Amino acid sequence: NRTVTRQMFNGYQTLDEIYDWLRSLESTYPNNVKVVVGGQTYEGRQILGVHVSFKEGNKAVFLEGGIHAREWIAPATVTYILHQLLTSSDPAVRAVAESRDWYVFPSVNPDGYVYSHTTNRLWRKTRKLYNMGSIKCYGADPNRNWGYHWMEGGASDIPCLDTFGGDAPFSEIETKSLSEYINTVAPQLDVYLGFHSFSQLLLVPFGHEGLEVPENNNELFTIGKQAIDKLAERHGTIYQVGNIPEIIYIASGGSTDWVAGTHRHIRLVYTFELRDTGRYGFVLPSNQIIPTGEETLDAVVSMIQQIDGT
Ligand code: ING
Ligand code: ZN
Repeated sequence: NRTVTRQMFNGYQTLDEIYDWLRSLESTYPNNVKVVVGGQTYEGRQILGVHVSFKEGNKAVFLEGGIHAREWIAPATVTYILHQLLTSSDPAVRAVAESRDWYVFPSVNPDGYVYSHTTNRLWRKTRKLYNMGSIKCYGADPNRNWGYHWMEGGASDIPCLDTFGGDAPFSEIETKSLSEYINTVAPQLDVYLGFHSFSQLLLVPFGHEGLEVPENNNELFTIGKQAIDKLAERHGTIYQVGNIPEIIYIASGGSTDWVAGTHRHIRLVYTFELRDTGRYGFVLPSNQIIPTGEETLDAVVSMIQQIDGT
């Protein structure tokens, strides 16, 4: 088991490797894992995930990775967590794993992820063509394109920029189709976690102008602080918790803002900004995949233990 883990997480996986592994889980765990299609992409790919279920009637956790192509530690961490949910024999991990259903999407911007492997390591956006006569630019920022307070700060209307919010909310088929998929599972969800890098932050909604906070903002801070304390215990990695405008910058149209704003019953909605604080930035060495996965799993386990009082 340790050997398998090392092979899988010694280096960053390509999209094909991630997708092949997701499909293999269905045959390895036929009673507990189903491959699910969370959406479609501009270049014709599927947004592939898995639904993990150990018993009927469970609430569910949604894990969203890789909405930004270059943040490779996000898909790696989400796949690491998924692997542990299925294989760990740690009693705390097992209890949490089996107390929830899990909707796990390691790479929700697959066109961008592939492009960051083949052509431009620092690509962030989708790959849709925005053709403005003589000027052609590619992609909208899929974390500025969701339909909650869209274009209310920290997003650009210039298609050539990295924070281009699209020409309408959900102009990108990736965010449109994934949001529709989320709507179908939302009644079951009590936790939604987005994974980005980098900065070592735990972000609490909302990011738009005007400093809206969730109704349970205080609870999100309390639970978040305890979760990052647990995270730090593993390898000493220091995180901070805060509302998006206060701790990072104003940014509207993010996925977690839309989830928190339109599905208000979901008790915990956070965005992780994973390692590091800028030494390597987006190009985090692959020998940090396992430690990042370990500490992030500790935080996720802590969050669920806290809402369950276990
Ligand atoms: N950071 C996020 C970004 O999209 C964020 C921060 C999260 C903003 C959630 C709004 C909502 O800019 C990175 N590194 O992408
Ligand atoms: Zn990001």
